[in-house]
Amino acid sequence: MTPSTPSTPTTPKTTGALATPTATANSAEPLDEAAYDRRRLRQWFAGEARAAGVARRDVLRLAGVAGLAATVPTLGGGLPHAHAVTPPGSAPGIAPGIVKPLPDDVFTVRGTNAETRFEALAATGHLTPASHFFVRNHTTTPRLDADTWRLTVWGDGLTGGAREFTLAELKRLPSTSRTAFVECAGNGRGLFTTQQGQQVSGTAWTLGAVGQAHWRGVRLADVLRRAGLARHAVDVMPRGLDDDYITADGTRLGRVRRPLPLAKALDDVLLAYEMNGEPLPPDHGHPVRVVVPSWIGIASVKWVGDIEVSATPLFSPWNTDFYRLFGPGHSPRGSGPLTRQTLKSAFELPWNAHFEAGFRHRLTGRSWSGGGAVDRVEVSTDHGGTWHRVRLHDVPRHGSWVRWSADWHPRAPGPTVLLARTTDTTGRTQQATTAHNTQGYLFDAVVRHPVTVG
Ligand SMILES: Nc1nc2c(c(=O)[nH]1)N[C@H]1C(S)=C(S)[C@@H](COP(=O)(O)O)O[C@H]1N2
Ligand SMILES: [Mo]
Repeated sequence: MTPSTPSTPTTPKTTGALATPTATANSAEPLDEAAYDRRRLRQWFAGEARAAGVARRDVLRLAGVAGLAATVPTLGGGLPHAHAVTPPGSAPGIAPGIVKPLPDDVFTVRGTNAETRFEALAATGHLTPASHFFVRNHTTTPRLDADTWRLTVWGDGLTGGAREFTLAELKRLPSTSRTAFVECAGNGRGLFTTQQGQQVSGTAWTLGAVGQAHWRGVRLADVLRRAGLARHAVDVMPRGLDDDYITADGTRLGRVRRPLPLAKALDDVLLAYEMNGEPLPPDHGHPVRVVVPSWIGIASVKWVGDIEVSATPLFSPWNTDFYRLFGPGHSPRGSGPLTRQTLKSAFELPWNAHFEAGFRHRLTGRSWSGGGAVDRVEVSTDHGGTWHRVRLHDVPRHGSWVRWSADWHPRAPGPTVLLARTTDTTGRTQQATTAHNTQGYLFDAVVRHPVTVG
């Protein structure tokens, strides 16, 4: 069958200037996003790529990204692009469109989203219960019936026609499970402003747009193979069943969807139907969501309804306008599409927590990285003068956070800051600042957590 709302295939007109590739790409490195991107764009302009719902604006953006702008004078200049903007005026504790309760002591509501308070995680274990898991909704949580839900896998990257799967069929396939965090690319965005004095667009999260769960489901690879994956497939694009996303300036971008290179799709990606041993709750993708370990949250499409499998590269606003780095400190052409998450540490404390002077206190927190397992965590209580390794309470694993604790015996009363930093197994360490990008993605600097001793 054909999916009810397929993207309209359009083939961009090819001109001599645009068809001339200026970049070379190594097709043997599908996970090198810059090379991937250049190759995709070349294919596009050669008429080989399908513009899956991509606006002209996005084509312009891509032209800039691949370094083709200079060859096409009409493409120069500042290109407008949409921003995810937090709708103003939501009442505390009420996020329009989120189904689960959002108690004030657990969540901070930010527009259509709910951020977990890190201090509330102190009461949780290695896994984040659904009751405490942050929610990032572009629109509203749809209420889907698991019995009538279908997953349609379709596209010219299949050997045959489209293939439908019921939930019961997915559950009959070999199941697999893993613990993984899901973290929004914008987690920590507010710190660009409060700590670095910089303007960024988007939801001003502090550090709580992250949660970790044990996900059970089927490997996306198994489903793709059963659907008849063709040898020439290059991209897959899962799409959610939630409403079309409309930007603040009124542009209708369609349903949330983001292409995934086939190499990642066949690696460790899950189609999850359980979270922490229970059916997925409505807000987290019921009945089935994609889980892309270590990658930015947008890759983990919730309420997945169809997956396009394409023989030609795919684009959506979520890998062109959004989820790239733009602005000072970055190439004027923007970065390639963001993939892995960066690394962070957070104390399980409220902002401006109060500590009694002259007593020993137990500080707890968590650290994680999309690049590798956590190697070590250090804490400084003297503004970075000295750093002390802390005790880890979990075995560090790739794609997973670790809890840690340290004792602190403050003597001098007054305001101060607590610092924590992690180093992952790739050798990366959190630094004092993060290079600015206009949409405030991938904040990973050491956070100066304000507290008072009194
Ligand atoms: N269909 C759909 N999938 C989606 C989103 C969405 O709005 N719609 N938000 C994405 C983003 S930006 C993030 S960070 C994660 C958040 O997952 P959670 O709400 O389960 O915490 O879901 C991703 N998947
Ligand atoms: Mo996100």
